[in-house]
Amino acid sequence: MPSVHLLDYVAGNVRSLVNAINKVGYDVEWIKFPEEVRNAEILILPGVGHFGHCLSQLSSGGFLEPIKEHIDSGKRFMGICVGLQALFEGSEEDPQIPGLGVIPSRLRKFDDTSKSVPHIGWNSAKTSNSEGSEASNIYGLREESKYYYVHSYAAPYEPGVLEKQGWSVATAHYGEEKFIGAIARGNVFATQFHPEKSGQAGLRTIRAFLDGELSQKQEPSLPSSARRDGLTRRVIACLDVRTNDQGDLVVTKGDQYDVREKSGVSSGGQVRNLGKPVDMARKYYEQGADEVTFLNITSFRNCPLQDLPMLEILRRTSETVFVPLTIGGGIREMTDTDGTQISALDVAKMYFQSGADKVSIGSDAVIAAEEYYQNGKKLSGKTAIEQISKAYGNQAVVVSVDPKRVYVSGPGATNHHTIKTRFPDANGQDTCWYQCTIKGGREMRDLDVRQLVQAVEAMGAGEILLNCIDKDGSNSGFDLELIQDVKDAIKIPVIASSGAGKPAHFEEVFANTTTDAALGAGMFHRGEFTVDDVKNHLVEKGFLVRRPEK
Ligand code: 1PR
Repeated sequence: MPSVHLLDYVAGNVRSLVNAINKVGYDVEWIKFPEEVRNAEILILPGVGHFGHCLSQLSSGGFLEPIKEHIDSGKRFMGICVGLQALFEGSEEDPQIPGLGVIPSRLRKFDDTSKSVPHIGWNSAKTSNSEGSEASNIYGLREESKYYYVHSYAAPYEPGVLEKQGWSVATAHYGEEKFIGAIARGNVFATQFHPEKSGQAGLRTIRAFLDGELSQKQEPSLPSSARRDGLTRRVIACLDVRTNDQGDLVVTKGDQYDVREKSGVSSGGQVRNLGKPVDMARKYYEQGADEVTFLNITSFRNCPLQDLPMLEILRRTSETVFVPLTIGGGIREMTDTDGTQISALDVAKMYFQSGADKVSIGSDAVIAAEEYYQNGKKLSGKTAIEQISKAYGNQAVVVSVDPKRVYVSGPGATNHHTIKTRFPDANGQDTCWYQCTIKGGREMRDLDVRQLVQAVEAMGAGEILLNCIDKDGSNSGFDLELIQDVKDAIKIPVIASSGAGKPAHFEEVFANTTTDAALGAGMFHRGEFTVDDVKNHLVEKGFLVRRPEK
């Protein structure tokens, strides 16, 4: 197999990129020292985290000059995400740190006044000269395809400016802002999106670049109705994983977080076994899931090294599933069985190295938020959220929220933020607040959801996975009141979760709230509906979604 050189300079999930490169028929060789850059014929610069962190790492490692020499010599170079950003002159993210300066422009933060930031999800990469005319694509990019983006800073697109200097540019819209999604000239190609996480569309682009096929004949694989611009509605499949009574790691699913079969009137039977995690993740990927989330739901009982089966699940899943993978459960500081202290950052690192793109933090986030308020809203810099987001970027940190409704006689009856609900309790009380819980809903805390999400946003979380214990497994639809209340309180994206029982529930949550994504579990696991059924329904109702490509 021909080989490709990857720069090993920064933390992050490069396993998926390696898997994607292998999948299209190339071997990967790692470059650990600057002098090895000259061995590369094709050099790929993956990038995660902050612009400044990436450029400083490259600079202190002595890589900047060798990379420039590689590019100047005419050998092929590809930058991904922050790897694209590194080619620019600089970024508003770290204004004092210079980029490689190959592209004469700078990156700006997205405007978050009317939309969530980071920009997370599936969006277009349309070649600028293809609008209204015969499409000439760049390395297999297709007009109707969608690609997975995750970033807060982008290069604004100014029509014609870079094209005059010989660049071919593919663009995307986020709200009113048009930015560069991919760019190519001569031996250089870079994508703001992650091709290794963009399903078949992304694999096609990696293959075209590695095979050196700049321009390919377009054979649209999707109908023209799929060619709308902009960010799609994300549909996520979630797998709650735990060991069953026989000791096997299985996908399970509870009702209000109780995962045992009901025996008679009470629960307490066997742990429900709905299938094998790796096989099910692949099935949902093939059905068109935009992301797959694994939650290790009994993690609080274990130490990280006993979690090794979850690492193995991720490794195996990332070989066949080319969409983002999130792992939750047990992401916190741990003491191992031999007494060794393992930081939350190191636990997260193990998961990133095994193929996770994001880690999801539950219980630990609640404790950190409580401390944040006790310290007068001062950031300590020591929480798992702060440390992981600093090293891997905000987009890599999801906070999973497990709230329960608490009814009160009126807003004055509690110190917590309340809402007026359309669903009063048996006593007719129509005011409630959402109480945070930890340890899978087993322990209630004196913290409301609004306090939690605002605290973790301040700490650097990039996204909220918003469950609702009252709705979990109920098949009665999402808790729309909770979801909109959380959306109104923060700027980072929200994933609505708990209660999905049919495709119309996804339509309901996208039509009635401003949620960024919606997640389903039981309805998919029980085989009642597929992810594709949900997307067909959403398309029928006029929503833009990503369709899986062959
Ligand atoms: O606290 O950081 O170790 O993380 C533990 C993680 O495990 C948290 O994300 C928590 O939500 C999850 N968890 C813990 N116990 C359970 C349980 O079910 N007993 N599952 C649990 C949470 C909620 C969703 C579920 C949706 C959709 N599961 O992931 O998939 O509610 O379900 P539905 O569509 O079938 O209604 P830490």
